[in-house]
Amino acid sequence: NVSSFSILRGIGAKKFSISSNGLVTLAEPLNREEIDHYHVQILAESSDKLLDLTTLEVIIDDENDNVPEFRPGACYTLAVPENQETSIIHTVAAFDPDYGRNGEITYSIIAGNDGGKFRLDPNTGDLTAMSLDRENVAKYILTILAKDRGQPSLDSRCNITIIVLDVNDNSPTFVQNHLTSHSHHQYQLGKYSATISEDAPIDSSVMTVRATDPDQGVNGKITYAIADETTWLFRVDNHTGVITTVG
Ligand SMILES: [Ca+2]
Ligand SMILES: [Ca+2]
Ligand SMILES: [Ca+2]
Ligand SMILES: [Ca+2]
Repeated sequence: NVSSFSILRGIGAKKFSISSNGLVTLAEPLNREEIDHYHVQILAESSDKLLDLTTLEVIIDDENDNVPEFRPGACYTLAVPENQETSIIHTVAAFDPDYGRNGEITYSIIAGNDGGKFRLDPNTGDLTAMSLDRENVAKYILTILAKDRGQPSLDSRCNITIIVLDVNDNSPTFVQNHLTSHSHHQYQLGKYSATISEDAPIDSSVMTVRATDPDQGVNGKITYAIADETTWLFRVDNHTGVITTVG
């Protein structure tokens, strides 16, 4: 003797509809990430105008429909000095609003980890760097994967660039000298020797000494000077390393 059913106004009322025989159907798409359950109030009215109210509780199951998303600032360029002890240099964080395993994220490095210098904690996203050598590798581009545990899983990736900052950790070393027109020379174990005629005119170049330093910028800039008492006979150009006679 029920004559009609109706859904009372309230949260989610538009999401569901009810037929005259009491069948509740879905009227609009659901999104668990917005509202994960509804209390639908259903009013039954009998032919003799008696009313009854019941509540239908609807719990929304999750679908893995969200890709993990990196939080702002998770992936950018880092500058790390060389020769540092192993330490955490950054934390990667991503967000996935799905429920349970669909929203659980694991992190990994899938490219760019040359020499295995970096480690990414799969659960916390902590990025650890071992001691780096700028003279060996000056820049890394790590590709980071954030993956949920859904079936099937969804993932996204981003790049973190790591610039290795120089430390002045190399001394200049002399390299094989170069022939000049007025001299003969030999090179052995860091020692240069040259012979020059006693008649050589003043300002004759005797030889060129050359050193290299693999450090960057001012850390690798070399100036030459003569250190011993023969200074008054020879002169070295600070920049080119060319040694010439003075008197
Ligand atoms: Ca979902
Ligand atoms: Ca997900
Ligand atoms: Ca240096
Ligand atoms: Ca260096």
